[in-house]
Formats: sequence, C-alpha cells, structure tokens
Amino acid sequence: MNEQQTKIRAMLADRKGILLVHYYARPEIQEIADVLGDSLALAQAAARSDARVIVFAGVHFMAQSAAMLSPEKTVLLPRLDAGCPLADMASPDAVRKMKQAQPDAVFVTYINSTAEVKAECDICCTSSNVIKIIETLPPSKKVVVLPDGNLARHAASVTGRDIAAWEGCCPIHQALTAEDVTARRREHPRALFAAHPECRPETLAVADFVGSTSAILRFAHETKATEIIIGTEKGILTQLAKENPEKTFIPASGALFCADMKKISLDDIERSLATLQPVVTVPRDVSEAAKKALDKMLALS
Ligand code: CIZ
Repeated sequence: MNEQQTKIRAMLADRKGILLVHYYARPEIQEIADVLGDSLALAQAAARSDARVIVFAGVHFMAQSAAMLSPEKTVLLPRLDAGCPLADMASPDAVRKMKQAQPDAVFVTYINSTAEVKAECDICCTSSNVIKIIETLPPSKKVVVLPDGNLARHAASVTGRDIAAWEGCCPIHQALTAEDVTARRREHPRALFAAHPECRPETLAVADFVGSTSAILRFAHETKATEIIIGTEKGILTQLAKENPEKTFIPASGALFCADMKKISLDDIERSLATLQPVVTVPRDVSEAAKKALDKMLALS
C-alpha cells in the first residue's frame, strides 16, 4: 500500500467506514477495498454491513441502492457525476406509460437504473442473477426487462420466455462488434472469448461464454484455456490477472473503457472521508417503493 492508500484505510477505521468497490473501478482503489465485487455483491454487502459510513467507488445507481438498503448509514459517492448512461435511458414517466400499455406484465429492472425507475418496477435483477430472477416469475406472465435491451434479449434466449426489451444499452458494451472479436481471435488463435450479456446479440453469438463479471471470473478460473479474450469493461482485468497469474487476458477492444467507472480517484476518496461529503440519499417515497424491488431480488439471490 502506498502512503495515500494507508491514510485512506486509517480514515475509514476512524469513521467506522467501509469501502465498497466495483470491479470496473481504478486498480489502486480495488487494492484497498473492504469488498470488491459486482453490483449484487456490493448491494448485499451494503445491506449486511454494520459500518456507519459506506464509501462507494462505483457509479451513482450503485450508491443509491446502498443508501436505500442502509438508510441509517452515511453513503458517500466521492464523485456525484459518476453516472451511468444506461441507467439514464429509462425515465420513470416512460416506464409508467409502458406499464399502462402492458398492465399484466411483470416489470424487471436491471440494477443499472435510477431509484425512481426501480420504484415503478416489480423486481430488480443484476447481470449475475437475471436468469434466476426471470425463472421465478409465473410462466404465463409477460415480462418486460429494462433498461438494457441486450440483457433482455439474452435473458429471453436463455429462458425461452416472452420478454419485451426496452431499447437502452450500455454504450461501452454496445460498441464491441463481432468483427472486433474476429480480429482478436486472429491475433490469439487459441484464446476463448468471454462476453458480458450487455453486448450486442451478434457479439454474444460468437462468444464461448456469456456471463456477468463474477461469472466471467469463475469461468476464467475454471477453464483449461490459458488465453481469454474479455468482452467487458477493462477494469475486470485487474482481478482476472490477480486470481489467474498464469493466464493471459486480452481486452476484446481498446474501447471497453467506462470513463464514469474510472472517475473516482484516491484523492476523491480521501476528500470525501475528510468532509463526509457528497452524501447520496433517496427521497423516502421513492425509496420505499424501490427498496421493495431490491429486497425481492436479494431474497431470491
Ligand atoms: O452487475 C454489475 O455490477 C455490472 C454493472 C456488471 C457485472 O456484470 O457485474
């Protein structure tokens, strides 16, 4: 640990705080995490923790989930402008309109959505539990999955369910093409390709494995392949390399970089712990409804 990392760990101890870090965050922040994980693991950690302060190194919707699951704690997001373009692709008004058009459907919202959108939906999911969540829904029910259309189509193809897809996408995963993968395979002919379900259907069609970040980590550990092309945000490469030092991980494209997930720096975390700002809160009326959708997901996870 460098001097600043040591200082931050001491400040966390003083504040009775924990640092929750997403796999896509900067490597130097991943190194000092109390919990490093995907949004499901981080939501579970927030709900379980008895810390007084949660510092979130991720993006806004993740800190909102922590704030709703742990309303008695101070939840800090050191950069409030760390957003998620995908989450912003569904507004509560548009969801309300779709609910009027499809009154009998079950609305499943990806955790990458705002608290206001979660409040309109029946249940949440993450990329690591979307299939499991959908399989718990009555087979006769039509399902709407939002805001990620690619995740919705992937879930429909795996479960065989009638799923209406909202037309949002993660611009980072959407930019990865099957041609990018072909080019990487040409450079690494023995490599397998692991893709995130937020990728386009054509990209998933050429994958050897499709799964969330935690599923990709499991796959990388279990496969006999020693070279793996990675079709998700490059932050995951830090943990992949740490857990599998004997294997080679190749980003499927240089464009798999989320500027929002990289916004929070050690300086931001230090400042945030010194000032206990900026705090993320969710208005009570929104939080009450949105938490129900989150709690339902957590009970099934
Ligand atoms: O669920 C998450 O944390 C995201 C955004 C990706 C993943 O697959 O873990």
